[in-house]
Amino acid sequence: MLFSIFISLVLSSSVQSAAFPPLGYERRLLKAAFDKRGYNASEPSCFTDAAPTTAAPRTNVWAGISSEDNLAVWNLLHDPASGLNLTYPDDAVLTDNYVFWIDALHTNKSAVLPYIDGNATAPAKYARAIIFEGGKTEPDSQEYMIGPLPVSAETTIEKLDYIYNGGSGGSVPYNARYFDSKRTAATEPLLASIMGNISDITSALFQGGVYFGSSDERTNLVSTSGTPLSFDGTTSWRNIMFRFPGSESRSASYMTPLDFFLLMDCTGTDASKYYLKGFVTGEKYYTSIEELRAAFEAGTLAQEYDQTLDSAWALVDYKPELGVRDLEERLAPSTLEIGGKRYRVDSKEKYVEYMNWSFYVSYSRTLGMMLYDIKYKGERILYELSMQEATAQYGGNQPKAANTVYHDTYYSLGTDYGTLVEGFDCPWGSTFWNVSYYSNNETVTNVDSICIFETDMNFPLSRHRAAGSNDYGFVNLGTVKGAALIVRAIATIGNYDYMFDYSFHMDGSLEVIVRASGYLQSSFYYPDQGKWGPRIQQATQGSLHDHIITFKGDFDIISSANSLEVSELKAVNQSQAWFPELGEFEQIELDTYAMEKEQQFNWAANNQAMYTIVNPNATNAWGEKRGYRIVPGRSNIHLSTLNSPWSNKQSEFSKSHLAVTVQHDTEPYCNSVQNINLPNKPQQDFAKFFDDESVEDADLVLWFNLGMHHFTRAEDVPVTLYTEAYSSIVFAPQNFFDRAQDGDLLNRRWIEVDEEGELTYETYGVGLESCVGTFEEPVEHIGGIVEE
Ligand SMILES: *[C@@H]1O[C@H](CO)[C@@H](O)[C@H](O)[C@H]1NC(C)=O
Ligand SMILES: *[C@@H]1O[C@H](CO)[C@@H](O)[C@H](O)[C@H]1NC(C)=O
Ligand SMILES: *[C@@H]1O[C@H](CO)[C@@H](O)[C@H](O)[C@H]1NC(C)=O
Ligand SMILES: *[C@@H]1O[C@H](CO)[C@@H](O)[C@H](O)[C@H]1NC(C)=O
Ligand SMILES: *[C@@H]1O[C@H](CO)[C@@H](O)[C@H](O)[C@H]1NC(C)=O
Ligand SMILES: *[C@@H]1O[C@H](CO)[C@@H](O)[C@H](O)[C@H]1NC(C)=O
Ligand SMILES: *[C@@H]1O[C@H](CO)[C@@H](O)[C@H](O)[C@H]1NC(C)=O
Ligand SMILES: *[C@@H]1O[C@H](CO)[C@@H](O)[C@H](O)[C@H]1NC(C)=O
Ligand SMILES: *[C@@H]1O[C@H](CO)[C@@H](O)[C@H](O)[C@H]1NC(C)=O
Ligand SMILES: *[C@@H]1O[C@H](CO)[C@@H](O)[C@H](O)[C@H]1NC(C)=O
Ligand SMILES: [Cu+2]
Repeated sequence: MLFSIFISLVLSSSVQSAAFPPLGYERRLLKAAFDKRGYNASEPSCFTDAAPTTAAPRTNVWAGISSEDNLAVWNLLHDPASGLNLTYPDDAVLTDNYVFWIDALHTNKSAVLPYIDGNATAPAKYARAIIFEGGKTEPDSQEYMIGPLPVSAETTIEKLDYIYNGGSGGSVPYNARYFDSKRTAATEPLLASIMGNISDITSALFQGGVYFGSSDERTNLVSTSGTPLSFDGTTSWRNIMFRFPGSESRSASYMTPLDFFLLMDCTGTDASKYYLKGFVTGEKYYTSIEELRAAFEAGTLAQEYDQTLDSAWALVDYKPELGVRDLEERLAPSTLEIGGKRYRVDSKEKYVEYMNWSFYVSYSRTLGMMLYDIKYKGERILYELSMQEATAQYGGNQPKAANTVYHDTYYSLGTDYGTLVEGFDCPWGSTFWNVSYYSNNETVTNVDSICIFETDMNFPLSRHRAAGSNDYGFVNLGTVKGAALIVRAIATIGNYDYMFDYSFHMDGSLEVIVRASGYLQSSFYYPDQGKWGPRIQQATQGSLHDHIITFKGDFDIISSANSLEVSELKAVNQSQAWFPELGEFEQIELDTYAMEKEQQFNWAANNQAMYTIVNPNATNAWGEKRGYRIVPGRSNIHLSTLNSPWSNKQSEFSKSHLAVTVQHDTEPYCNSVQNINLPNKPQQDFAKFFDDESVEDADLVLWFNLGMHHFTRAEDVPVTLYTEAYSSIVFAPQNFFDRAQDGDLLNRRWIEVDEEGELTYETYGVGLESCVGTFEEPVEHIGGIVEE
């Protein structure tokens, strides 16, 4: 054997599940471990001071359930009186009933509005629980709603069917349910037996690489398989790719794939019926061990390239061999809130106020953070703004890439929010919040996983210089500081590190940004497969894929009765009497109308249409309908394949740039967390949301997609760069106000030059003052006009 790294962990997927972390596990408080934060956290300083506090006007009715409620629900489900016949997950096998996870159930908007806008009492909390019911005659996964909470004599356990439109409610057939560690373990004996029988072949082809089972000490390969693993839940498969585990930490194995695939049928709960479908190597299919062996013995299985055994080249650590850069040993520029924090938080209710913005933050194990009741200057803009799904679909002439579509909520994306590194992932002095979810009866806390900070935009929000012929070149000049509050989290779902930013601007605009870093799911390099991506290492190809991140924006512009106005910019031929010499000539005009029906739609070609959510019953001082415009940002895309068998009906939400529907308590999510393995018989079929309802003067939800067509490149090594893998959208006031909302800001300069050439410089009392360091006294006088 050429190397001696042994893997004992079961790898069920390249996108690793975080569904069963160790009980009571608490991610370490990283901050305390930093040797050098760059400042002394014990010294009082305005930029490290806690944010000023505020008191949320209402309790956060969107918050997750408490640890006590989780435990009580857990105990209720496991009480024999529940009739669910549950086995403790650690002891369960495929033919037992056991809990997958428990989380908060989405609170109905119809119950929330009377509370936040009226005198109604807060709606009761409910939990949702997914239970794997392998013990049934027809094994499945069934979801339940449990409430009201806290658990009392009134609490019931009911099937949670009403949020799913696929026809089977909350039931997912066994073959399509989440492929947890128990399903992985059930396939292990067959996998180990087959791979054991051909260990001489794999060893010869892959530099000693063998697989005798994940916990066998001779094993030095790792296996991975993804989704979908079923089309409609009648059968189930694993298309397994092998990899070198890479460096000792195994962390970069995504970059050391091998050209060896084992296709297995694993239908049903009886593992003795699982069977080998075949092997793929060298772009050829062998349907039995005998066929593979015959090809091996005939000498036709040689590999053209050797995969690198050690993937240290793919670690995100310092690489001195790249050389040095002038002055780079100095600290890079950093965002510091040197005037002191300018936002308030209610950290118990997870409520934030910033420059006349206010909103609540919620969190779920599947979706991560969700924002609610977003108001600006006291008026509601959005009831909800939340990520719904992170889809990725790959392509390639081999089983792994071709068969890969991920829905990251399947892997409980929210549980993959990790600790943010102060000064790097978020600015020094940011506010950090923990997130908590549940594993069985225990609470898991991911420390410092959401950060909040205000940042300099590094460009003015607005400015104008009125030119003049005096010595200064102007008669007046106004310029306003640009700043924004950002709420950020990074979810590392196996290979990828998605960064989610919600950015609140001073002018009432709100930006949503997604960036992607982390490892490519790469493939073995095949010289003839250039159309699926470039060679990026000795034996590694960057596999072509799409990332589509779907969001829900439940707009409530002032009230819940809104319309979606389309203003098409058209070139038209017109004539004007005062230009008789032109006859008919072409110019632009707007064709404005309200969208009539629920629909999926795309950004107009050349962006020649403006989409605005308006309140048809509210006008500004000028009689214009008050609204918010949906402004395209960077990389507003949809899925490239609209008819792929792997992303058929379970991924409809990723197939248009935008969609508008009428809000219903029964349609809180565009997807279901176990939809991925049901492309032909989805549990949730987004296409069915579009049933001709009128979207005029209605409670609208805008679904929008961000993402990247990932044209992979050598610069994806070691990991994809956030600078390029970046997508955004902006919601901006459109006649919502009577004028721009920058006049009330003191962080500005107004400079006038009079007829005598005398200059006055107004600072409004805001200078370069700071509670840190020894900045020079500001030259301006505080609060007054200074004559020079
Ligand atoms: C940090 O500040 C505290 C409080 O002023 C002081 O006791 C401590 O010595 C400082 N630590 C360092 C490393 O300067
Ligand atoms: C409860 O489930 C076990 C398997 O976990 C099964 O053997 C038993 O028959 C079930 N009991 C009932 C009453 O269904
Ligand atoms: C709330 O109650 C007060 C006092 O009973 C009443 O005046 C007010 O109209 C109520 N508000 C709403 C929105 O129902
Ligand atoms: C592997 O080989 C062993 C012993 O030769 C045999 O019992 C077993 O059936 C083989 N497994 C497969 C899947 O062919
Ligand atoms: C903006 O915030 C200030 C300070 O909280 C408040 O006094 C003012 O009423 C707010 N403006 C509006 C229009 O809500
Ligand atoms: C986050 O969790 C850690 C560990 O439990 C705790 O020390 C810290 O106070 C928590 N932070 C906040 C902001 O609650
Ligand atoms: C959770 O369940 C395990 C196993 O029954 C038990 O050891 C542990 O004490 C429980 N934890 C809580 C918080 O009840
Ligand atoms: C305007 O008229 C010109 C000349 O007939 C024609 O070429 C052009 O396509 C017309 N433009 C539009 C927008 O119809
Ligand atoms: C709001 O405006 C729409 C369209 O202009 C009108 O049909 C509707 O009656 C108005 N609704 C209310 C509550 O005034
Ligand atoms: C939410 O609304 C739906 C549809 O009206 C209803 O079936 C469901 O019971 C409600 N959920 C709760 C927790 O009240
Ligand atoms: Cu990518």
